Amino acid sequence: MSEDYLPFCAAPSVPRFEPPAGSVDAHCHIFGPAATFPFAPERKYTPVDAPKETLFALRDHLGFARNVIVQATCHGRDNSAMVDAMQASGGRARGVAIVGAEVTDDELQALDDAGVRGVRFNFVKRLVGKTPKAVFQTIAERVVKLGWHIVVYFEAADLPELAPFLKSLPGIVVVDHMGRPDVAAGVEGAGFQAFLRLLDENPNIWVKVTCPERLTVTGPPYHDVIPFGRELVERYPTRVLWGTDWPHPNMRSHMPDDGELVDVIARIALSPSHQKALLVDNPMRLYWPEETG
Ligand code: 0GY
Repeated sequence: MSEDYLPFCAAPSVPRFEPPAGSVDAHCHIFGPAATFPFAPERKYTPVDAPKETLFALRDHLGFARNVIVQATCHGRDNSAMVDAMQASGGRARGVAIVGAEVTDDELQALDDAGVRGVRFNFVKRLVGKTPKAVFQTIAERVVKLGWHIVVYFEAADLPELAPFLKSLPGIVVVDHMGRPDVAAGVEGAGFQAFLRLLDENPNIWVKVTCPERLTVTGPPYHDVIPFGRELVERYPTRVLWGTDWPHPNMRSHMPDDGELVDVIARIALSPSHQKALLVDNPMRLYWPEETG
């Protein structure tokens, strides 16, 4: 076990909520195995190995059909573990990559061929060094030509500074983990209200209703986070995605039971139509558009 990382839940419960057929876990990671896919030298944390076989077994155990594997900072710009997992998935995994300005058009095309459909810009200071926005802007303009979208991860406190940049990005922009609101301030808090205004005014901005385990103050079963997820699902039913965030890097307070995380879905998406939009229709439109009408 790594010194700075709790291990993921080895035996998650069977969820009581049954995801609709074809559901997509639209935010999860692959880590290593480090012996085959070493972690990036510049990483800020060292996770335990979380290989593709374990992810695919979890997918089946939880009742999901597909995964979107998001490149995490501990693998830096080396997307090979994610690419290997997508190639082993039989078409049931797509990916979101991290690339730098040095990436060539041929490399972008190879990532696209492997199933990458988005690029991730990370602004969370504990995870990454600073990248000039002009670099991200140039990358965005290049990947949008491939039909990719942009995934952004930031802390709510940084939204005022980031908002003009987010509005300037081309194509679809997906915000990780509900924009990481301060849940103690409540849904009516100024930070979350500013985030809602951003989504109200920019119909190209989507949001992942993920990570109650990261956002909670009160702990499982995450009563304090539910109103945030529910507000987003009900207000933007066609622009929300859900994911486990397995294997939950950097969790120190507690490690969630992934079956219990799936049960959260029924508390934030109350109707079958909202559940199907969240788990099937929206991620399919973004990651498997060739299969949607
Ligand atoms: C997540 C969240 C975290 C880590 C990363 O790229 C990453 O390393 O995103 C975090 O520590 O909050 O999405 O897994």
